[in-house]
Amino acid sequence: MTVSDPVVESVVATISRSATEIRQGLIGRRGTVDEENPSGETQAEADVWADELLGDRLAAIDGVGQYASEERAEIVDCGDDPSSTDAYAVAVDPLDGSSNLKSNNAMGTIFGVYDAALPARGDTLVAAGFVLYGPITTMVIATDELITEYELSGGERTVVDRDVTLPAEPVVYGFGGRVPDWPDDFRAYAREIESELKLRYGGALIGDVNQVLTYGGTFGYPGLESRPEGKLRLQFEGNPIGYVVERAGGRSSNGSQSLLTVEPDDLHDRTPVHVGNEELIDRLEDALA
Ligand code: AFP
Repeated sequence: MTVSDPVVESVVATISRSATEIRQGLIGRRGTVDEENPSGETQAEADVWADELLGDRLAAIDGVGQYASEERAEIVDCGDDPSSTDAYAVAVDPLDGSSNLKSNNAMGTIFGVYDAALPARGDTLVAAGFVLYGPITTMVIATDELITEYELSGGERTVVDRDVTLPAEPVVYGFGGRVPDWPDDFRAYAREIESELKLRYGGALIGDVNQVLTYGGTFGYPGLESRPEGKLRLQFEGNPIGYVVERAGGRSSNGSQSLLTVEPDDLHDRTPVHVGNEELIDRLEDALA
């Protein structure tokens, strides 16, 4: 099942075809390099390698005006002007959850296709999604016309769920950050949720969000006492995941509003991220009001 916009289809096909290679390329790249990403985090060899691989391929697509990555300080100008009608800006977290590489746990690749120059609001996204490197390599692609899950194998993608929809009854939750670092209002909300749902937290956004998409519930990485803006990046993680979950019938929030309405100041802005069933996110916003 392809995406009707030819540029968006080229982007998602490039990512899905690269996923098999990325998964294979993790072997032998489990160490770290003595460099930091723009967010000040130590980079894994695989972070740098996956970013170079995807950056080269995505920047070469006609109609992609900008390429930006969690691993690069600056935006790559690809020639087409993304503010013009037929060009897009692609923002990628090439390897999300790379600290799970050492422990061989789930990881992902996240992408957002913005119809605006970066940094951009999430409501300028025309497509977003992720690859999940789990027992099976899967990919979720959301556009304004579809939200579909695929299994990836040998560079091809096969539909496994034509219309991904968040289950109405929430079952799982996962909250990031250390409990002593949670603000009191979030901790009170978390205690309620903990008494109602089952804990599922794997330390990689994509694995945890895919549990929520599959079983219903909520994932949150809240603003912390030590870091009120939270850990996750708006352009590369919050917006794409917020877009996917909202397209699946759920809600997203930074604690007070949809992530897709947050005005970015900088390409690497961090934001609190909450996604999941509408009633859970509504309760969160009430708790933090
Ligand atoms: P790494 O890419 O450094 O592993 O961070 C993963 C991540 O950005 C996101 O995927 C997780 O939801 C979150 O950080 C986990 O953060 P904690 O390690 O603080 O739980």
